[in-house]
Amino acid sequence: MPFQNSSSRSRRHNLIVTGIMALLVILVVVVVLAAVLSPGREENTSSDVRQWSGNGTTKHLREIILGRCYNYITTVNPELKDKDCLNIWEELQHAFIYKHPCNMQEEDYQPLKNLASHSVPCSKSLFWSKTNDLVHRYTKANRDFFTLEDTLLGYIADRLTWCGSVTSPGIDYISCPEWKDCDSNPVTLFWKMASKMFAETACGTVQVMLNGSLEAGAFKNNSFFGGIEIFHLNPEKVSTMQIWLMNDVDGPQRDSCTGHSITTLTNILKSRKINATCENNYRPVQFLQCASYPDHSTCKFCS
Ligand code: ENP
Repeated sequence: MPFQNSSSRSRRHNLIVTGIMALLVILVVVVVLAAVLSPGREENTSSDVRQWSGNGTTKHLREIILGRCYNYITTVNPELKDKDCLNIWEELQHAFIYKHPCNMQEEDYQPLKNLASHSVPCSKSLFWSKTNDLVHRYTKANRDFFTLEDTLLGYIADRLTWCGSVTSPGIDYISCPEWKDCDSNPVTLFWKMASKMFAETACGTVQVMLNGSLEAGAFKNNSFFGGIEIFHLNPEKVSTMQIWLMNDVDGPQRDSCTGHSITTLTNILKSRKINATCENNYRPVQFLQCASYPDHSTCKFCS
């Protein structure tokens, strides 16, 4: 019968359409679940869009911080064996995760500072500016001195990047603000906090290694050293700052102990009741430079 035939055809048609729709719904659910649950998602996205000019959070940040922390308290400075590395990581993460990376406060790092800070023996603190490689080659060779990066806080964070994101997973692995993007970014605020702490705890005679080969002068008053550290030295604990003014072995000697920029530094120190001495090309450090230039005329010590 024609009527019955057309009704059963339309029922079959409806069944097929319903089946296809059910399949589509299942497919969509499977795709969404796979995207949510797939391993490695945490490090792939919060937003996949690059928002800032700097690199994103260092991959495996947690593992690197924990590894460095356990290495430090076990092999580098076993006197600190009772520091709680897991808690240190959690307080670091807690300071920035799920926060807008231009809207952090220095106080966010206070619990981390309380957990990780420690003293440096008097007269062993070594500050630096524009001498990053040389100063750390020196402290590796001469374990007597400590830069900030040789303390626990500086050691765990050196050369790493991190920042938060207000959306899941709370960490931006794609990009982070540099200090040109905004001042209150997690990494700049961390180093401000750590630099203050390092300066405040210094005592006795302190040293600074500066770069005398720079066109702009060895002392820069808006650097961490020139803008933060010298103003957080406690004159009741720090009597003298020894300035080591190093020139690149094959570079120009642009600045000297009597030059304008070192005079500015010594005047600031004097006004804070801290004595200053200055030495051009401090010999123990120059020996280290000469390891890379053994035939250079500057390096022929026994001519
Ligand atoms: P620099 O000028 O050699 O800079 C060291 C690092 O800090 C560079 O990566 C530099 O970034 C960054 N930096 C310098 N000034 C600022 C800044 N002002 N800011 C954010 N980042 C900045 O030596 P410093 O600055 O004197 O720092 C070394 C001292 O601080 C040491 O004594 C150590 O204790 C402590 P860039 O882009 O200039 O290469 C405002 C926000 O770490």
